[in-house]
Amino acid sequence: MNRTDVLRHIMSLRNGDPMIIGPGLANYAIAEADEPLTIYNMDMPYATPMALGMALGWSTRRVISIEGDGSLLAGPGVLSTIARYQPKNLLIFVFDNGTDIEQLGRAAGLKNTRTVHDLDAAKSAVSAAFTEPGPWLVVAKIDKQDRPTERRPHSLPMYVYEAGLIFHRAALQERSAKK
Ligand SMILES: Cc1ncc(C[n+]2csc(CCOP(=O)(O)OP(=O)(O)O)c2C)c(N)n1
Repeated sequence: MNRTDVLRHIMSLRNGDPMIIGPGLANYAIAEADEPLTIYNMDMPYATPMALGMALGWSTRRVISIEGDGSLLAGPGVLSTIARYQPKNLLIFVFDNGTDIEQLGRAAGLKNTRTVHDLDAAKSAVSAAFTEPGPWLVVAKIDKQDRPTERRPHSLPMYVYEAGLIFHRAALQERSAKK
């Protein structure tokens, strides 16, 4: 299984949900279907901590964190905080090519966790995360099929700082429209 196929499934269900992406390769596939409520290239290990804060502060919205095993392992303490506050609207998807991240989540006290090894299992776990209350931790064991063969230039098709401002504007607009 490769990360691009799983990401396509996540993006097909996303429907504008706020999303924060860690610094790994997932950014490129997500940028191809850019949506306003996306924060790209968050430094490790802050994608999930920021998504947690956002999920707690914006409970009417499903909030998605996209992580690599490297970036989640840089700050695994956040899993305990998630287990403590239990935000039902938080979904964490981890692309793992090394560590047993699900065990880390279970040890922290998370209940809705899955590790998936093929695309069918990934699609069903992702779909469950989008329909059943969270917090969710879905770990996809991935191979290197979709890794670029050449080192690509380190840039996304948008300016990451500008994408942060677009997120801020879109979030404020949505919240003031509801008042
Ligand atoms: C604080 C910090 N240190 C170092 C980096 C540089 N960096 C960017 S991506 C990355 C590896 C991330 O690994 P992983 O989360 O497993 O993602 P993958 O390489 O599988 O896409 C590193 C170390 C960073 N973004 N932030």
